[in-house]
Amino acid sequence: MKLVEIETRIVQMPLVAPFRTSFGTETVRELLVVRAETEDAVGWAECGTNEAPLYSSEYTAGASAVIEKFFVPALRTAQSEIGADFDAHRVGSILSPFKEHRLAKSAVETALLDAQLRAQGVTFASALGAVRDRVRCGVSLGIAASTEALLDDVAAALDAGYVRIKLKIEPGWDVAPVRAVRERFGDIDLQVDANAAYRRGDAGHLAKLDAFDLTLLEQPLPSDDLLGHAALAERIATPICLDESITSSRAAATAIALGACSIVNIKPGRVGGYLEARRIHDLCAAHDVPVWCGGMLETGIGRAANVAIAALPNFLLPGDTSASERYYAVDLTEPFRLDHGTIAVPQGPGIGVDPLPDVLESVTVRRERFAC
Ligand code: OSB
Ligand code: MG
Repeated sequence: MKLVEIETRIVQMPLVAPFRTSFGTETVRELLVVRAETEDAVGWAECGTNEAPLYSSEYTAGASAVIEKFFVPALRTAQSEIGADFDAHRVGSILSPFKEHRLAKSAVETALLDAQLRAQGVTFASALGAVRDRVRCGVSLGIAASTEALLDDVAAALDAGYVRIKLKIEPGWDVAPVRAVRERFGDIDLQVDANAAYRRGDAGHLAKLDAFDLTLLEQPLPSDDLLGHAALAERIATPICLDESITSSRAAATAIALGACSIVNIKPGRVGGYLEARRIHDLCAAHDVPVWCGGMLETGIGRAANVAIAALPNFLLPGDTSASERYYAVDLTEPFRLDHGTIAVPQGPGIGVDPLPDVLESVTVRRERFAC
């Protein structure tokens, strides 16, 4: 392929409702949209960073800077050396000298992969190895102002047809809301996500969640505490799933070997892209560890690619791949809709969706273009 230009945009998308987790409250989703123009096609991707480095060390302005200062020049140099053999599958190794910055790397690789697949007329789903044309969807519900408000949120999500409910928890908002939801809604598929808000000493408290037959407890401890998770897994019956800890297939292999998790949340951005995400999928499948697709409040651009990877065979649990209307009154693409608890995998080439130009323009707060 011949890469001609990379464009980055910082966009600010108002959320339909504030989303509160143990690490903060978001009311406006600030993220980066990357556009890769090649001689044959244009590709799009979304960078899952937030305005502040609260979920991980990355943040939107930082992602924008690392792309401009390091990634674009490296791609330019590589392309001039490699020539016609330059393609999206080389992006990972071209950017590998730069440490971390996985969300930013993922956005760049994905935009190039999208352009390449569009030029080839191949869908993202089939390129990754999808085996389904619809995926089952759960919903991630933020920490609510009161138990009553949470019960209303759960009722609305079940009414909409979501097949699994995830509750965000933190110290002080855990056993009681989980008990209230279980008592009110009975035998629903229910799981919780702590976003690393607990410490090893909380094991006795977390064991109280065992009474509620949760599908999983997601990332209770800090991301670098794999041994803590392994010890916790010995003490509690609820299966542990890791999110923040799984930054690569190597990290996944280590976590599985240590017994730190029995389920993995795959967020392609968090691991540096869809190609690495697929490697983690394959590794987990080989160890009989089921995976599911996490989310970062994506717009339609990121959601399209997430729904595609969620159609791979070892994505055995419903993902945080909710419908557009759960996040945005107006999405960047045609909205993704829930139908009987599922979302359709896009069928067009590449990610299969395009940003709506007027909407994209109206939410863009900064735009930069880099010739390659
Ligand atoms: O930990 O899974 C998480 C959103 C932002 C950052 C981290 C997480 C989340 C979610 C929401 O849980 C998932 C979604 O609906 O996109
Ligand atoms: Mg999580």
